[in-house]
Amino acid sequence: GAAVPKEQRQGWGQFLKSIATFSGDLSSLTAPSFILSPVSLVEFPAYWGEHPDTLAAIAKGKDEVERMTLVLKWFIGTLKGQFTARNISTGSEKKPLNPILGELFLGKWGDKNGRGETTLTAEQVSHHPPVTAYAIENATAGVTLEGHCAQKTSFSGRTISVKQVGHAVLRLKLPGSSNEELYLITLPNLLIEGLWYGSPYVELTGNSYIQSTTGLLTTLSYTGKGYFSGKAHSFKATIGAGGNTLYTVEGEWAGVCKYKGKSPSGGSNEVFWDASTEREEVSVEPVEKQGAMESRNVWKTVANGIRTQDYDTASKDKARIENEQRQKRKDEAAAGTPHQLEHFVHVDEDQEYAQLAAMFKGQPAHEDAYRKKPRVH
Ligand code: CLR
Repeated sequence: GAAVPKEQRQGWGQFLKSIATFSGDLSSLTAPSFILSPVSLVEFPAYWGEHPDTLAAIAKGKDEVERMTLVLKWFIGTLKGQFTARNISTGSEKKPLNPILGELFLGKWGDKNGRGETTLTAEQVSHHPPVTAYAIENATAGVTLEGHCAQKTSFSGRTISVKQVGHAVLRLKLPGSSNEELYLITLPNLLIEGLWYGSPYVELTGNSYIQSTTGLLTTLSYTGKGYFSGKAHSFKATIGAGGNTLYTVEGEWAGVCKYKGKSPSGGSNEVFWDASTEREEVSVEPVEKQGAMESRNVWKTVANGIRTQDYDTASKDKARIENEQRQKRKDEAAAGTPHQLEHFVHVDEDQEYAQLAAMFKGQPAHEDAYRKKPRVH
């Protein structure tokens, strides 16, 4: 394969063999150095916030149908960043750093044109299995997103299948009223393709759902190359209630998508979202000012080693961090004082999830989500 450095080809072949027979989470597999990313998985929730204007606009929708279309627009708008931007900027998908327990990623998107400030709080709430919790909030706009994510991986043929475990709840405070609306967001499954050639990339597959306390349900189905459209990164979304479809949106989530047939304004084939809309990267404190548990501070030596191809330094410091973690867990167990989460608490019965799941009982929508979730204090 052209993407694998010559001296690492044998290692890549061995790596592929090892994942073919591997069960468990990929985070614990040792990957060849050229496929290592210097970014920790705890940073990934930031993708949800990279279109702060679109997120801030949701609660301003004039009625529940418009608000659902705005939720869908924001959701679709995050997909390019979440799933294709990394392989566009670095040539291929890479293996992110596996966050340590309690690792934090804190950031914000500043206020611009009165949209209000959006803050991000992400915390690694479990190390084994890896689970990341996050909260993204814009108080001015009355929008909060809370969620958690974990991954279950399996290997099939030439692709890795990744099931996203977890869900997010978007909460709207409607302007001029005390009413709240909730949107339960489930997550699509991923396929990691291109492994054979040493240049992995993500494709989305299956369905995901956005179900609202308003009774509206959006069903998204994802297809890639070789499906009906023949185009990579494609999807179709239907917005409806009680089995009736109000609007259909179709196209490419990493490109342009349009209303199929009528749009709310009465036009036809109107553009719904154009993924070339610029993304705003989250701003974070410089590493020197970050706390001991903040991600870029925790991994600074490892990340620098990966970036400068000084893999020896990277792996030494990674081993140091992992040993320290093991010792910490032992000490905690011996002292009977388990690790305390900083921004989240474990909730056994997620009321919002239960409420929404009950509303949509009998529809496939809630099958993927699960009840336990970490929740902001
Ligand atoms: C994490 C949650 C985000 C969306 C997202 C995007 C890409 C996914 C990532 C999640 C989880 C980890 C992931 C990654 C793509 C590749 C990577 C599945 C779901 C795996 C662990 C890397 C495998 C190593 C190969 C490159 C060999 O909201």
